[in-house]
Amino acid sequence: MKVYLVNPRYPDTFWGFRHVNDLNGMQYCIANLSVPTVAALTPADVEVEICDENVEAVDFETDAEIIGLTSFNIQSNRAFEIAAEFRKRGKLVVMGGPYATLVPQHCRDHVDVLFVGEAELTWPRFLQEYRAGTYSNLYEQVEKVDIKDTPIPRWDLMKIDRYGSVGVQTTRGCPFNCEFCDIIVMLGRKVRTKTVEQVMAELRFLQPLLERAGREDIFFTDDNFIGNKKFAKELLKEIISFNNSLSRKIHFMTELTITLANDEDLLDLLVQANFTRVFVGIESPRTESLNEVAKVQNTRWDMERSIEKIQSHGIFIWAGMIVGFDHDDVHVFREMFDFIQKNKIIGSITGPLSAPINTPLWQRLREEGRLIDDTWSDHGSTNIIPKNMTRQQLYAGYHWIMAEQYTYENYTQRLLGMIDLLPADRPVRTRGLPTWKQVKTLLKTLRYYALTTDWRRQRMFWKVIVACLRRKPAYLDEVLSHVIVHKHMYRHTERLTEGFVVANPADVADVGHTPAAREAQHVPRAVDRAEEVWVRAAS
Ligand code: B12
Repeated sequence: MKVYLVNPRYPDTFWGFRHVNDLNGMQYCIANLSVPTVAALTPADVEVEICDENVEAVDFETDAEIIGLTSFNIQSNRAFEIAAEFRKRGKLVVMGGPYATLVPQHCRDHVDVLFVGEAELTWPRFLQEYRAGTYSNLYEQVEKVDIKDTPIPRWDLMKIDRYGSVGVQTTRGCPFNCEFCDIIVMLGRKVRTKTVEQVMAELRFLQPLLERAGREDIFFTDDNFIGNKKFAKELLKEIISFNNSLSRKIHFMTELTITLANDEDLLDLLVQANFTRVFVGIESPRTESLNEVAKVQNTRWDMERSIEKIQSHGIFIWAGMIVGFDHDDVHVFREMFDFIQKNKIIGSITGPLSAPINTPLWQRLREEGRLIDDTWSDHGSTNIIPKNMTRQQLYAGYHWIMAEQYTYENYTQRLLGMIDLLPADRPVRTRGLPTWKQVKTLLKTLRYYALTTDWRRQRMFWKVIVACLRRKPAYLDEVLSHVIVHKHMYRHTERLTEGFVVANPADVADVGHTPAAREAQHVPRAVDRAEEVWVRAAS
């Protein structure tokens, strides 16, 4: 018996980082963790093959009898295309993952068997019932599983050398209760952890694969890596001695809450373990907007001081920022931009507030008749009707911020500010010569940034690199990789906002005041953007 597990192609997104593939030789930024996890849950006597369409083509001639699809919301269209093609060829197509779990009604008709929730128990049961010919078309895991039983993901079945980093999960769930978050809908507020030994076994299995691939980055895909601080500290101590035993140090990134800043011990452990970047859900500079959506963990302490505390330990902050809360008006866009600049938030995805299905926010806005579409699925768009601005103003403001954030000048300013904040020295560093892959990346980066007639691009490169070499040479690799990644954000934002940006945020107030625009408030989302462009042209 053979199973073919497929991670469909992601469309071009901010988080896809596709515009740097030509500089660092990767084909995709991160190795998806869902498919190697399901592969590991498959009994040893069942043959498993993994295909990640982001780094290789789907083999529609496969001799597997079961095709297993995983999917985030933005992959769903492609997943359904692949499902249709395989069903035409008589294959049994099954689907699981975040989208099947959060919006099963959208996936039902596209596949033969649907997996809702975690699959640690349902997948092996399905395979057993498949063999017995008694399988059903829906497997739903209601109780949260104990991930201490989750086996080491089958990264050996993936083409690790084609990725920039690899995802590893140590916990599931988040203790906080943000109104717009569907993580707690999917995985709950009780943080479940693996054992420290379990995670270390995963890292010991993965590290040689990374080394052979000439890669050094691991992304802990936890929703909140410090959701259970006691566990995080015990794990970090083991990671520190593991990393110290390696000649080529692993760089770690993860997602966590701003509450990190209040725990000096935890901060030091992260630094000693070589965590160089964290993604933090900062969301908004406005306390009243944060309180509105119960993001209380962001309002208890001085946010700006917390951000600086983390940065001054040598950890770069990337953030999730949201515009369009009920306490936001058209002045929030300038405010948000100034906040991002002032606090040197290097990379942030600033998106319009959206209400994922079944979240408390979704419930509330539905009761208030302020939902355009209740099964939002397209990043960069929103399914809500904001309170103190029009949808057109929200889109125009969102595009203005994204464009403004990633100009060469504004990005340079943030990076130079971060270089000033970095500690003079760095406890963990890979000594010795760079790998051939790193040399190639450096040469391509030099060609892109130094051998160009675009003097603004050149100026950003030299200003930042010279400042780093002069003031904080120990962080050159981290600073250089932030220069490299700017190419993606610049190109992505250019595309995102093409023909769609207001000159300055104050103009946002004018957008969308025509009757047509007001009417556009209630048109189905797909037309939305075209309508806006038309509105602007008309006004
Ligand atoms: C790590 C992560 C990222 C990383 C890496 C993504 C990647 N390529 O893998 C980054 C930061 C790049 C990212 C980006 C995005 N992400 Co993200 N991400 C996550 C996160 C935090 C963890 C995912 C993970 O590693 N899970 C670990 C695996 C093991 O868990 P799992 O997938 O749930 O798998 C289990 C079951 O679902 C099941 N299963 C899974 N697949 C299959 C398949 C079969 C056949 C079967 C039987 C079972 C099965 O079995 C597994 C074991 O129980 C999740 C939140 C979460 N906790 O799920 C959000 C999440 C998946 N992301 C989400 C989104 C929206 C995005 C973006 C679109 C955001 C954006 N604004 O651009 C982008 C899109 C990706 C892109 N390339 O651009 C949403 C998806 C929501 C939805 N309705 O689908 C989530 C749920 C977050 C959220 N708040 O809603 N993301």
